[in-house]
Amino acid sequence: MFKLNNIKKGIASVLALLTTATCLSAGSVAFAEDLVAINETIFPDKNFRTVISEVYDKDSNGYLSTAEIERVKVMTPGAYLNENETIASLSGIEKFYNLEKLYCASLGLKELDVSKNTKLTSLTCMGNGLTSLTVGSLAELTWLNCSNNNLTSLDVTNCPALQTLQASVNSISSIDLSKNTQLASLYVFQNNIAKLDLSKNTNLAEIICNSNHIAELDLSGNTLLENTSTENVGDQWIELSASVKDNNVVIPCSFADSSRIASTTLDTVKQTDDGEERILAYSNGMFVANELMDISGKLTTANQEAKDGFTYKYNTGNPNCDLMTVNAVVSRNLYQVNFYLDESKSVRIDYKLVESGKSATAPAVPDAPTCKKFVSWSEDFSNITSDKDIYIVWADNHHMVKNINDETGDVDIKCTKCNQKTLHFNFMEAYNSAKGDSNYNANADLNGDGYVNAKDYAIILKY
Ligand SMILES: [Ca+2]
Ligand SMILES: [Ca+2]
Repeated sequence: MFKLNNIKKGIASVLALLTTATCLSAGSVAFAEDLVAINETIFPDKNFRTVISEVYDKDSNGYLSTAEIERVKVMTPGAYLNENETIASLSGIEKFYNLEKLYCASLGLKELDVSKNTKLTSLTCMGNGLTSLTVGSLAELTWLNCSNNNLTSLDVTNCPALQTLQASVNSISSIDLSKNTQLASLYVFQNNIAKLDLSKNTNLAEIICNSNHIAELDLSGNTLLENTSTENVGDQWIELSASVKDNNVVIPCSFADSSRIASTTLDTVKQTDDGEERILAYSNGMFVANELMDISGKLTTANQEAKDGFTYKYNTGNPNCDLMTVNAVVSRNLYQVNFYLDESKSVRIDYKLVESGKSATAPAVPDAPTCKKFVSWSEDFSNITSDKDIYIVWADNHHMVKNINDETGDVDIKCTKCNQKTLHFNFMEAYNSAKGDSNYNANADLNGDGYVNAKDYAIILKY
């Protein structure tokens, strides 16, 4: 006969077995979590996944074991690709926590995050189309080359061991290097950097930062710079806008230390009794040009686009690369109107700088040249929308006198001022002739109507 207790014991035993089985099952799942499946979820890029399988899954079981992961200290995935194969994403790289060196140049990457690879000492990811690079806090990173990408920003503030940073040919607009005190080599040419503070980078031995938008650069504290030339820091491009003040072109631009403006192409040299006196065009927070022509030097950018502007040299305070060349591209909403004495434009009377759409004020008309009188300026200047050359239109204004010899009929007509328009003719001989007649004299036909008659004589009498 069954006893209830036995049944209960039986059930308890079965439950115990089930519980044990469940525990065993849970244990094997926990073990599987130490493995990294080589699948689309963890390694979404097909080509990268193939590299992982073929190179790092040593026992080809479809999983990366802890041992398989820990042995990977250097990774060069591009070395295992066939020609024309690319890797768009290195997602899954974070599983390789022992990785020290990653070389992933020119793979076709768009984004890269190595912030989990905390043992990384060297990262080369140049020549990708990277728009985003996350390095995070990599305490041991000493080398980073991310040149030739599309990066607009780069945060290396938590990479204090960084010694070499190459980030040239990107679109980086600012970079904080204040925590990178070990930095010895910095390449950031061809970016959009406007300010570069290297005051904390006293170990810097090499810098190439040309072709950015840096208006001023203080390298006075970077005393180890030796292999850096002015070319390495120069060819900077900044954009400024001009306005008019007191018939001068004024171009505001402020500097932390304006005394470091060594020279500009706007400089003028004034002759004095003591000799030449150089007048720098920069003062009181602005560049000043006497004429718009001074800033119409047609700067040419790397892509050969001509622009108005001027250049200046900024003293970096470092003897190895002291004079940084800066190209100031000047946008302007003003024009220059030149006023010339006559159509030949050989003598300029004055010039006026005029804001777009405004009217120029003409200078006083000078004394008329001999036998000329002022008629008008050559064109309207009440709505200036371009640079203009305007000249005075003169009319003849001779002072003719006559001398008639009543006996012979000889007539002399000449200008008492210029003596140029002197006519000699015998009126009596030509009188009553018509054009074509043998005695017709064109000089005597003063009104040019083809007849020499009383009308012409009346003109003679008026002289
Ligand atoms: Ca394996
Ligand atoms: Ca006539």
